[in-house]
Amino acid sequence: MRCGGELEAERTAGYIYSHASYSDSNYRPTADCQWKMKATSGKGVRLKFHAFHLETDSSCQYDYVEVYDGGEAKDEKLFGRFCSDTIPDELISTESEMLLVLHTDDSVEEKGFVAEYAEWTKGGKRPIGRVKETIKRTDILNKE
Ligand SMILES: [Ca+2]
Repeated sequence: MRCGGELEAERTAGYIYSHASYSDSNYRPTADCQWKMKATSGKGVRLKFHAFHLETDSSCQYDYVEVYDGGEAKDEKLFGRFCSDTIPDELISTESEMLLVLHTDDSVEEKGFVAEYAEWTKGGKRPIGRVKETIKRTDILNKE
């Protein structure tokens, strides 16, 4: 089936749905989709999942989402392989492109996912998790 596409990551966020009929029906079996998000040269791509429901498996061998730092599916650039119902952490590319892959096998389908993507400026807004860590360390130092 035809799915995925090439997307421009801009300051205004865009959204990726696992399939066009998201919320009406589960995703399709035997899908292999690739969404390539591209930011302006010198900028990165930020990706945040808002909903995430894929077939559950401890090693995500049946249905999975993979996210890569850069526009190609290279093992050394893999941020992670995700499945089940746990929303992945927010991801930020070091390259100007990011690749999102969806693979589904021939049985057991779930609701799918919604992801938000946008351009990320290096040295600009940092992911929420990292900011909190920095604040914690500073608080500890001040107390001692
Ligand atoms: Ca499946």
